[in-house]
Amino acid sequence: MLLAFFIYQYPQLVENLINEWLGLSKEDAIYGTNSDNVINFQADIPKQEAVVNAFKHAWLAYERDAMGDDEYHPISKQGSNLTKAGGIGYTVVDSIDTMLIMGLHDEHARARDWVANKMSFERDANFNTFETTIRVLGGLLAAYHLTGGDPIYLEKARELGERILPTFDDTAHGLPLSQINLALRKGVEDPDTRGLVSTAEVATLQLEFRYLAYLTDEEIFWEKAERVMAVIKQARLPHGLASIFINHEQGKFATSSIRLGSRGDSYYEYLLKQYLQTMYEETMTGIDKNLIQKSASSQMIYTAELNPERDQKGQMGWRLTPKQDHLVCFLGGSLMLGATTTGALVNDVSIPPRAGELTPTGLRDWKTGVELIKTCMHTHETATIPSDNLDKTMPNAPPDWYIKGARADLPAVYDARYILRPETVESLFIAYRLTGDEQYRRDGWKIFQAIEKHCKVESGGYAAIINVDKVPAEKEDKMETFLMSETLKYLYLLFSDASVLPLDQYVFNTEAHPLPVFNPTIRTGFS
Ligand code: DMJ
Repeated sequence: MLLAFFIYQYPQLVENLINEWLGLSKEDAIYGTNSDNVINFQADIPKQEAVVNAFKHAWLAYERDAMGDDEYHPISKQGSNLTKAGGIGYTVVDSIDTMLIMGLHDEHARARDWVANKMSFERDANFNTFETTIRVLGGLLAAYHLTGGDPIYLEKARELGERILPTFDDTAHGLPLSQINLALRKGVEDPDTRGLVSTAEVATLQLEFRYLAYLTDEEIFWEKAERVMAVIKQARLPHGLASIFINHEQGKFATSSIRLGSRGDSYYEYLLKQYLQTMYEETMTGIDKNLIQKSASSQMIYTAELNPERDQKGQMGWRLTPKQDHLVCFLGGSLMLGATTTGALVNDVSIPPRAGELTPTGLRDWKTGVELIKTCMHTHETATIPSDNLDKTMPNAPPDWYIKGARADLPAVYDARYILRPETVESLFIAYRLTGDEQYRRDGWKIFQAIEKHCKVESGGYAAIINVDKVPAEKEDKMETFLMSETLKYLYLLFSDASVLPLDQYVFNTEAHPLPVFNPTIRTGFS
């Protein structure tokens, strides 16, 4: 009764309170927007410079010790290749567009020189089809675009695309095998998952192959990649979700887990980025209904996993497991981006959006995205990144989350590592661009400082750490290529002004390589 009276008396106040809770615009909110709704947040130059210095610390050590090798080990100061036949420059190519965005012209000139004179795909060995596409093909395409069309990058991208393409023809339904012999131009089964291909891997090649088709005018690249999505669309499960494996002989999902973590993650990411609107919307509803959960004590939103299980009568069913990988942290930003595009009622959504500008599902996804980012920041509340956001209201409540298998008295488990992954900062970057909320920059800075404190190797480079909940942190001798392609790029962009790679003009592939949005000149066979 009292509530009804309050709503009746103060409708605007109530609307503002609800919008604030949802992270949406108040009518009078000013977030650096101009009347055209184009944001122009100011760059935070000192923080950008700190991120550039971190990039240089990583790159210069790699260049000194391992130039051209696929991977880098900063503690032993050496490189290694993914195959015995020699490398194809994973780290070099994954880093080039970050150099261009950061304005590191000398570093870029040396990297370009390596690509032009030393890079070779004539390697008689098996490379992962997905990783090679997202890191190397994606990196070359973004470098081509950001250099204003340096032909060497397109030449290499076309050659690599042509070498990968045959793997799409090696299975009955056109699903690419998970490995490709680059010299023989032949797809190869993953010996550990024979007969199966991973959903995320086959459905995360489309942005790169479509853009390659557009640049080269060779439709074949587009057709082969797009056919995969048609097979998946046919095979979809009733709730719109996808298992992590597909049987490539049958073109059907195998009985396997459903999750947004490993082998599932970028399938969901690329539904939005390929703009497969109907599939995207149906799938996000499937996620909302089946996977989104709240933690028991402070009601934190997270995504659970569904694992296939037989009941006592032998009937197949699904068991919900309350486990979320760090990999899932891409989802918060992705949902917010989806809400302002497929979930928008107007062409130019305000920054942050006003409630009336989003459809009901857009509003739902916006809110879930905002909450998931908070959860991801919560999971950073560990010994290596203490937070000032700790929920002190319920000191005796059971913990909302814990690192799977971690026990203080036992050696660190696999899940306790931080391997320099980007997903949380990726979401923070997108959320900041869509809202202008400074909290996202503060959170990103906290993560950056923790990387500097615990992962930096003084002699050069950054290393993974074995247990995020233990200080001093013990390092592992590996610097993943996505530190330079994704983590530091997203941090840099978080502190840039919004004119740098605007989200309505660029789509970031899953390895953070920005590809421009374009109007296809090729007839698309799948919608
Ligand atoms: C990256 O290689 C890509 O983002 C991929 O989609 C999965 N995760 C790693 C980084 O964590």
